[in-house]
Amino acid sequence: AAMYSGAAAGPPRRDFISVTLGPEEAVGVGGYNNSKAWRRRSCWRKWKQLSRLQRSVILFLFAFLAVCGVISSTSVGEAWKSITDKSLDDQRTEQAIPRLKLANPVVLPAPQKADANHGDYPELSLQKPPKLPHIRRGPSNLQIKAPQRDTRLKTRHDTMRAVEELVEVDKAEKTEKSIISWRGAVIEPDQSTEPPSNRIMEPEKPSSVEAEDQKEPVPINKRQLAVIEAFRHAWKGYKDFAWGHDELKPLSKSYSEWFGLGLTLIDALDTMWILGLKEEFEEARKWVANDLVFDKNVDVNLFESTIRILGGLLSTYHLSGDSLFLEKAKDIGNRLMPAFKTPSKIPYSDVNIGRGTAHPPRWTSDSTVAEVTSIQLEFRELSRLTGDEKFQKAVDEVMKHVHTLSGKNDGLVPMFINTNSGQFTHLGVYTLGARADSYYEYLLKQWIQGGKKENELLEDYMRAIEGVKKHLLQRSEPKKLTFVGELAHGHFSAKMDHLVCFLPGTLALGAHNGLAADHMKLAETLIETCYQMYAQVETGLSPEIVHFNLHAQKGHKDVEIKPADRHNLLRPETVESLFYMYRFTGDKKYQDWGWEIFQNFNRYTRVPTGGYTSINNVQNPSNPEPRDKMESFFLGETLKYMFLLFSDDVDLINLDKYIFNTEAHPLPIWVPA
Ligand code: DMJ
Repeated sequence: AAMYSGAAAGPPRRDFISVTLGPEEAVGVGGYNNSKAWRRRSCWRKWKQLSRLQRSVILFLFAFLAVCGVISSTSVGEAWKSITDKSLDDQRTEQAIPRLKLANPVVLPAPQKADANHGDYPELSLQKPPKLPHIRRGPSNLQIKAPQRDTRLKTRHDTMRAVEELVEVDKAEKTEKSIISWRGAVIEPDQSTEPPSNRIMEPEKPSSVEAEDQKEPVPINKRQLAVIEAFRHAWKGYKDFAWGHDELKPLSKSYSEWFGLGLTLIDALDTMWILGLKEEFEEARKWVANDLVFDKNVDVNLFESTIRILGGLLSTYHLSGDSLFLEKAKDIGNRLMPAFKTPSKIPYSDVNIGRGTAHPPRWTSDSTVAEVTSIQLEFRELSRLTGDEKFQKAVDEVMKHVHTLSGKNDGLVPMFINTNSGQFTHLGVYTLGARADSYYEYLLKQWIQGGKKENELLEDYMRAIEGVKKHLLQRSEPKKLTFVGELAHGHFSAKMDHLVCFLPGTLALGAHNGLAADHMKLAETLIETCYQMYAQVETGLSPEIVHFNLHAQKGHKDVEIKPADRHNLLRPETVESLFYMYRFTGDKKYQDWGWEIFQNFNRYTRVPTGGYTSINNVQNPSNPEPRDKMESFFLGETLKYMFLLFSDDVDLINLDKYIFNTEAHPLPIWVPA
């Protein structure tokens, strides 16, 4: 009652808007009678006074408005339904992975590059990539943000279920497998990488553009499941015998240390994330949180620790959103900085991360060209994330300096650079293999990472590819395979490292980003050669180095192998390039080639008690001579690229959003400035 007393004292409250129909009903002028009966009577009188035509018009208008109302309420309903469905999906996803749903990545704007060359580069014409059916055309550079977790994590959820089924099958079959042994090592003859077909779907067809637009999670296929199984097998060995150490020695059931920083574990983190191995990821995360300590009196190689540790931590941070990995990345990044304190600012090869001192190798003051020019993606990203320019400044300076150096041969660089003078040394030897390889890879990748504005990088890349075409390409006999040889003081050598097989993938990535279409043609030719480096060998696995025959000789294949070169270290480069080729062409043959290689890894390098091993002799299937070492890049790169190659989901590390560092750790492409 007290509530109404104030209202009764003042004028009546009106929570409505009045519509004036005629003078007698004018509100506030005459009296206002709002009773329902009065209103009904008054309306009826009015209606009766209208002509037939007026009434018809009004009735028609009412009918029209009613129809409009029905239509709009249906579409609003649909929109609403989709919103509520989406939020339900989000909730489901969160429930599925409660421990992995962590803070969103801290995304800072890219620091302004004061010295970036924004000018034109008239000699380079960017072409529109050819229209390929399999590619979703995204903007060249996309907003940096956490990957779309809803879709991806739904896929992860499916992955986990499928993996669990696979493990059940695997357990049941284990007892029936026969085993062959050679030189003390025991290897399963033909691994059960193909689970029974009734449990596994056929591999998906490359998704069409329409299907991609629907953004349905793409189910994983049997080849991907086989990769997951292989990863778990490798991980089992690492976990049982080498946990927290750098590399597994699977035959002696022990480990080796390089830096003593759990290299394999860190290298494998983002692979586990991508493969959907939640439990393994969580275990490894715990180790990183509790046991990974960089405050150690230990010398590390700047390049190797940057690409594997810094790169691995940064990409895991981006994929998981877990700030633990960014904190660790900052820590190692800071500890590596003393390497740049040299007279020339070309970094030393080694840093003591505990003492904060750096030095070149004992026998020289040179650094390797590939090493000092393949740390940029990681340090630049660290600057972007922390807002601290010092990381980017240090590595950009190296690139600018190398850009101006003499001693190149049509864009091809020598293999060494002096940390005092800043000049190239050992002039006259040019290779796309060891010691130079990733220089070329990072020219293109930095250009893409930075939003395709740093023209010097593009210029150096384009020149170098012209240099490759001019000086290093030859064709072998009898199959006329195009290969990349080496040039030493004007003499061509038909030698090609397996490492060079990164090149088809890089060329294809450039073509996808608008560079010359003939780069794609060259990529297609070269990946065929890299595949033949496997297919022409007895085990179906490539040696470390091949020599191509330039002249046809009876009974000789294109590929010759010297005894010192016939080892295989489980390297990723060919699989990496197959992945790019498949993504950009949709041609299934690349998946099939990768599948052959995968099966041969299983045949000849798998150790039954856990892990995979490098081998000494790819030419002897009955005794490949296991080396007793599983390199960290087998988990960081080889198996990751296998999994991505067999996937038909272009959004599983979308190549318009991510750029892989040279150790297969995906980093985001920056927002265009
Ligand atoms: C990896 O560490 C990197 O891919 C590097 O660029 C070359 N060597 C190994 C893999 O072969």
